[in-house]
Amino acid sequence: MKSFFVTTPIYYVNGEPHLGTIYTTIAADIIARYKRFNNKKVFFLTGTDEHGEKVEQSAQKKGVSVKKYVDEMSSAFKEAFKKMNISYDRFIRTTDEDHIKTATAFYKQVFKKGDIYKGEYEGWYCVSCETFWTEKELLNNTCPDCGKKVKILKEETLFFKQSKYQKKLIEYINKHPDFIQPKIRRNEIISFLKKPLKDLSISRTSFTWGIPVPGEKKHVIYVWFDALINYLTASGYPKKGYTNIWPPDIQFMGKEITRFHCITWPIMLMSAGLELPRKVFGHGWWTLNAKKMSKSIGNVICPDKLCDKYNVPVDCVRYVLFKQMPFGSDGDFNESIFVEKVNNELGSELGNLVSRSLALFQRYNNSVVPKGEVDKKLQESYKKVLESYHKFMEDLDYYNALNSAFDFVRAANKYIADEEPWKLTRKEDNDKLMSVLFNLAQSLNIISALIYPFMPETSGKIDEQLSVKKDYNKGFKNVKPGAKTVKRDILFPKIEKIVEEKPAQELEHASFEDFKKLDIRTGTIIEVSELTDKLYRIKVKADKERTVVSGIRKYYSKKELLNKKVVILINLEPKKIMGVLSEGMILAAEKNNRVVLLSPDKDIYDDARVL
Ligand code: ME8
Repeated sequence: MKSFFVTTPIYYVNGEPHLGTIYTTIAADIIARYKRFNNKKVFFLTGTDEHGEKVEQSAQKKGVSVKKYVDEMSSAFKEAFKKMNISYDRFIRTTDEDHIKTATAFYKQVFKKGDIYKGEYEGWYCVSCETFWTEKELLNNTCPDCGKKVKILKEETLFFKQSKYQKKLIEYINKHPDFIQPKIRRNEIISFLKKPLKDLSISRTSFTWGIPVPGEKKHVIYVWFDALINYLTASGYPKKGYTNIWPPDIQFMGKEITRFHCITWPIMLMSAGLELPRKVFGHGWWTLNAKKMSKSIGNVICPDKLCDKYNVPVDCVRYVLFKQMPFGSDGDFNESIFVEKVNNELGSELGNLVSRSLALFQRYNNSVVPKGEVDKKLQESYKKVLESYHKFMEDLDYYNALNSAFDFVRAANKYIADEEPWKLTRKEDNDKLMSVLFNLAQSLNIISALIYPFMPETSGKIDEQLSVKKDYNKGFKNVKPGAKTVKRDILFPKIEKIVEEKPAQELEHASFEDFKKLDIRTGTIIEVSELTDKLYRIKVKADKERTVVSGIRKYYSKKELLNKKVVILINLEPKKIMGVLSEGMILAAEKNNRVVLLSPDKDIYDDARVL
């Protein structure tokens, strides 16, 4: 049987993953989990795009070899996806052996078809987007997508005959109204295809970090041609059996790369005689103060940091990203909306329902789910919710699917408020009281299944407290009377207040006198031990042996720290942290969730003063 095949773009490794990249990956994770939960075989693909001029330049800027750079950066993506509970089946890298083979084979196939010819490209190029532009397309002489400077390219190249397939592609799009979604993206592509298509330059000769073009020594394959093929590589193509996966059922991406996915990509497949993807979905952008969040601009929010800052589980990010605006549209990320949604929707509605119910089981029936009568009204609401939920999920309308799930959360909360179980304490009310508990147990189990694709961790916590495997198909029958429940910590602790950090550029000037107040010295780390998940207790030899509590556990192993030369602020007011008196601060630099310790760059005695 063919798997349900869902893909994300493969991300450039020129910067750390952020809310934007994680957004698409969670979108794919949601549908993958939903399908699996409904007994579909799923193949979920994500990964990193590692060739091309931009990545080569980024490595050079860092002064490391390109291979080392891409290895490190792709690990950062893997790590971030793990933290966000992304359930991918394959994480592909364009430097993977099998991808290089497939890309080479694919190129040869298209070449054999007569769709590649040699020529010279002369025109504009945006390295940041790895995109060729015509003079007319530029906006004030800059890239119309990212606003960065473009450069003139003039080099020998191989062209791919896109133009030959224009008519066939238009016919295909007209015949398949669901191929490009949402509608606005479909209209953009149709309107773009009204003008004659230009052939696409698919090789570069002015640098070497790419897949060599077979039979053309100086040429490497253009990074986009190379990258799009990753979807085929993952299916196993050209090996037999690749149709167990191929074609993709849904390809997710941001709206800026729909042209590549709705024009170049299908034409590449037509040329190679392969089946086209069934659906391409181009969603909108997360912006920050109306500017697209992007690695190359640097205005990014790291989901992991956001959770750390407010001390909330990652499910909060997974939820809010799909609950702030309909999936498809643009949205400006705003931390106060995040806090409000976590507090009011996750905390007050869902979290509260779970903790109230568990408290009721505990208080009135020794934590055991009793027998009871199904409440007809609640059951009606469940049936309605389930029907609309499935419809929204199939339409990728995540926003309304979540709304449906929460309609049922609200119905269950209302049920408690209406029934007032705390008043059912007379003996003759006992059956009624037990029925309330019974209905709540069934409702929590259904809710756990409904929210699972969006909030897998929370769903797991609910199952654990009910000691049952979630299922929404069995209606009010899945939790068996007699099941023992276990009340755990509340799911979403209330976020008390927003702690706004002042951006660095807004700090006031410090005078030299101010600076002189700081006593900063060199030192050596002589002892390290774990204090909490995030903190180390570190002993530093500086003016004396000082104990310091430092939040760098996430970034350094104990081994890396031991004997390291560091820089330490010693006249900071001592403070007790987790029961340990911290006498100073080891200095570090931080940006985009990367933290490195400052260290003297030549050997120097301990206790040297920093000037
Ligand atoms: O384009 N809002 O990689 P990329 C929403 N390597 N989504 C965002 C976003 C934002 N602010 N920023 C990024 C590439 N994204 C190519 C793709 S595929 C064969 C090659 C998401 O690292 C969104 O999905 O620039 C966007 O399309 C993708 O990250 C771009 O990632």
